Amino acid sequence: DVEVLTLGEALVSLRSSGPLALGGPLTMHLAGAETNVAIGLARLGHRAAWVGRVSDDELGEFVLRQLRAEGVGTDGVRRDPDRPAGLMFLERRTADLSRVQYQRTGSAGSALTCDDVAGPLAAGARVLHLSGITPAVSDSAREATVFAARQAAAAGITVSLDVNYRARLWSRDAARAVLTPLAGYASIVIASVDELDLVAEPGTDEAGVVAELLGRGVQTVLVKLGADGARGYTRDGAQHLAAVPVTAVDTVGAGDAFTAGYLSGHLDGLDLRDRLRRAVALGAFAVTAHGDWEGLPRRDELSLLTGNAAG
Ligand code: CKP
Ligand code: MG
Repeated sequence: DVEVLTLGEALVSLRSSGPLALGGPLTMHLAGAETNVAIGLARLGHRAAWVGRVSDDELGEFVLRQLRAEGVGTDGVRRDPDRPAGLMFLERRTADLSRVQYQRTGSAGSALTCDDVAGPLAAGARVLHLSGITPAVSDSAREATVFAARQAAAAGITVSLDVNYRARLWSRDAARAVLTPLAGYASIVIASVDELDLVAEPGTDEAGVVAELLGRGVQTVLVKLGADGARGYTRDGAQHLAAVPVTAVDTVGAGDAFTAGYLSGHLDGLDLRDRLRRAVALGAFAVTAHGDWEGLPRRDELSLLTGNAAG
């Protein structure tokens, strides 16, 4: 049986090592916030499954093979015969600046429906992980996300939500109008500092957002601070954990790694401090390696960067 079920759009990411406008070789990778989380969990030995639509061509085949190779459950995945794979281009514009561009409008992944997710949800899971990217990609994907959150909450499945705001997909106001109600189904809400007011009234400060979410029934609020680590809040109080000091080479995927680490700690029954410890450890693995998920640790590698068995 599945421990963590997640749903969303998997992308084919094409990376260039220099400015995209100059052309040159591109390398092909799997990307997508929710598949990143599922892979992070599977590497640590958890049973993780991903639901989504993939194109019925070689690119869809690539996505499925990557997920299977990483041990992520794909039984609920549907092949869409009519729509292409969503693409993401990632260019290294300067030594420290990467830029992302999508071609995902009308993609197979964005055609996700409530019907696609109903079966896998009914089969059950301990945790349903959602991100704020999926409701931004189409009306039907938004409906599927809200449906999944509602069904899971009603069935007693722990719902986790990573705000994951993408300015290229929707405005802050549009995001807030969807994500604030969505957070009401969640037990775990994860956001970076600048995303906090997308799950509350605009302009609310961190303490205000946290109080509002905890008052609405959210159990744990996680605020990601990048190189400054993270804060975790529950009704019992707050904890701050510093980041692992490392040299960052590629920050894309760091948030998803953090989420995978946190959820792993949750599944293992760790306390908040140790869950945060594992979350920042996975974040460190993600930023010190190229690729959105390629550098994530297996369980026996958790202590590589920290010397600490929790991560
Ligand atoms: O917030 P993160 O940097 O962890 O998310 C990265 C992922 O899904 C990346 O894999 C990309 O495909 C995306 O976020 C996206 O749609 O932007
Ligand atoms: Mg993120």
